[in-house]
Amino acid sequence: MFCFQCQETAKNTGCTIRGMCGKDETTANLQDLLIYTLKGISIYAEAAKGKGLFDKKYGLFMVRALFSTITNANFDVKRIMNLIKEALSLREELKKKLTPSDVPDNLHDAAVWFFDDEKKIKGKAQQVGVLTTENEDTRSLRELLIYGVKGIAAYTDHAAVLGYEDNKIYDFIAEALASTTQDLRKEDMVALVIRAGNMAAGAMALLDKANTSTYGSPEITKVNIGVGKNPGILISGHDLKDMEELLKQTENTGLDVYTHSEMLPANYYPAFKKYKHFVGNYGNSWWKQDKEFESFGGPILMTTNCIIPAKEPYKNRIFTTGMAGFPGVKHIPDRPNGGKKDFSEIIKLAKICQAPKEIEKGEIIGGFAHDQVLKVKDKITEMVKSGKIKRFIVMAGCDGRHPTRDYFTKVAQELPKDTIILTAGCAKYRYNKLKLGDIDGIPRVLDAGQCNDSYSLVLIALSLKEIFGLKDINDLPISFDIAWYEQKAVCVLLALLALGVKGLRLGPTLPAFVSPGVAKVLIENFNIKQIKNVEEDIISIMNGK
Ligand code: SF4
Ligand code: SF3
Repeated sequence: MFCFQCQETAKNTGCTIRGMCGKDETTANLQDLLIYTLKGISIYAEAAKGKGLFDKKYGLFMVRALFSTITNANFDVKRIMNLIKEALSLREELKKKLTPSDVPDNLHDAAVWFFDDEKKIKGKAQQVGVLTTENEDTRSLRELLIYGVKGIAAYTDHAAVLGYEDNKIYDFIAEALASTTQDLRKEDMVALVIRAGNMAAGAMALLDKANTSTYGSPEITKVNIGVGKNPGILISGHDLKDMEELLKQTENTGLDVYTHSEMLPANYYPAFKKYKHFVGNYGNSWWKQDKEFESFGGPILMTTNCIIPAKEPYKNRIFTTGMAGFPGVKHIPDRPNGGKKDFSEIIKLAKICQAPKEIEKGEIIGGFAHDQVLKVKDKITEMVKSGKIKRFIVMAGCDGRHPTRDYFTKVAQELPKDTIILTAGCAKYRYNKLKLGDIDGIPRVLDAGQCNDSYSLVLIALSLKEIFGLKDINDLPISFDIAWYEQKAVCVLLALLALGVKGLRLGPTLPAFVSPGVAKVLIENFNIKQIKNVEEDIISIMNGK
C-alpha cells in the first residue's frame, strides 16, 4: 500500500505497511482500485459529454464512492469491494449507451479492466496505486486534484441527501478524474486544480443552501457541554439528515441526544434546537473518541468521518451509517426511497445503558454563520474603523492527534485581545473552550459551524471587502492560519485559493503529496506558507504578512 492523503501520514511521506489511521493494506489498495474504476467511468462520461447520458445516477454514485475513501470514513473491506463491483457494472452500463464512434481509441486500462473474482480484484488492487504515476510533480498535481475532488464529493453527497444536486459538480468530478488518466501539461493540471477550488466553493454554497433551507439559518447559541441524568445517544460526523431523523425517533423515549465533534454545529440550527431532549455536546474533536466514547456509556452513531478503529469498551455500542463503515461495527442501512433510516436498534440499546459520565461542565457559544454575522456587519465595520478590532484570523480546518497542533491553542491564547478568530471545522476544539473574552459583546472566537461552513467565513470576508470598498480580499485585515488533516480541508484550501486568498499559513505540516516542484508553484502564485512558531507567526499576522 501507499497512501499519503492526510496530514498524519507516516513520517510525513506515506503510509506503506498500515495506515497511521488504522487502515490496513487490503482496504487501502481496494480504495485505490475504487478510485481507478471511477476514473474508468469518468472516461466514458467525458466521451458522453453533451449527450445527457452521464445522468445523476452515475454522478451520485461517484460522489458516494469517493466519500468512502476519505480519511477515517470507511475501513470496511467488504463495502469497498462491493463499491468496486458496482462501479464496474455502472461503467459497463454507461459504455453500452455510447455509439462506437463516441469511444476514443486506445482506451486507458481504467476503462477496460474487468474481473468478477474477488481474489483477482484484490490482485488488481495492488497494481493501481498512487506510485504508478512516476513523475513526482505529475503525481502531486493529480493527487492534489483527486483529494480536492474527494472533499467536493463529501459536501455534494450531504447536499444530495437533502435533495440538492447540481449536474455541474458531477460533470466536473468526471472531468477531473478522467484528466488524471491523460498526459497533460503541468499548466493545464494547475488550471484544473484551480477550477476544483471554484467547484469546491460551489459545492459548499450548495450545501449551505441545502442546510439552511431545510433546517433554518444557524443562530447564535450557547451549547451545554455538561450531561443530564437520562441515558443518551451520541451522534457524530457531518450528516444533518441523520441528526433530524434521530431526534424525531428519540422524542418522548426518555433518552437524551448529544453531539460529538463535527456534529456540534447541529446545536445552532432552529429545526434541531426545538427538541427538548437534544441537550448539548459531549466531548471534543474526533481523535479523543476512544476515551470519550468509553465514558459516554451509551450508543454512538457515526454518520461520516472521522471514525477511528473501534475500541473494546464501546465496540458493541458504536454504529455507522451512510458512507462510514468499520468491520465488525453495526451499520444502519440507507433510507429506502422516500423513507427514513431505522434507528430503533440504537434506541433499544440506549434504554438499557447508563447516563453519560460527566467530563466537563458549562457552555460554549457558536452559530456565527454568515446570516448572523452579516446582521451585525455595521457594528463590526464600525469596530474595525475605530480600531477596536485590529484583525480577523481565520483558523478553520481540521484537528488531529499530533502534539504540535498545540500551536493553534497557543496562537489563540497569545493573539492580541483586539483580534477576532473566525473558525469552522473540528480545528476549533483546540481553543473553543478557552476563556478568550469578547470585544464589546462580540466573542473573540466566532464559530461558523462544520468544515463546510468555511463557506460562511468566505461570505463574511467578501462582504467586508464590499463594505470597505476594496478591490482585493487580501487588502482586508484578515489572515488565514489553517489547520488541515483530511481531504475536506484540501477542498476548503483550494476554494480559498480560487477565491484569491494569498499568504495563507498551513499546518502543522505541508502535505506530503505536494512535491517540491508543486510547492514552488503554490508559493509563487499564492504565497502559501507553512506555520513556523507562535511568536513569529503572530508578529507576521499582525503585520499583515
Ligand atoms: Fe496514512 Fe492518512 Fe492514508 Fe490513513 S489516510 S493510510 S493515515 S495517509
Ligand atoms: Fe474534522 Fe475529521 Fe476534518 Fe469536518 S471530523 S473537519 S478532521
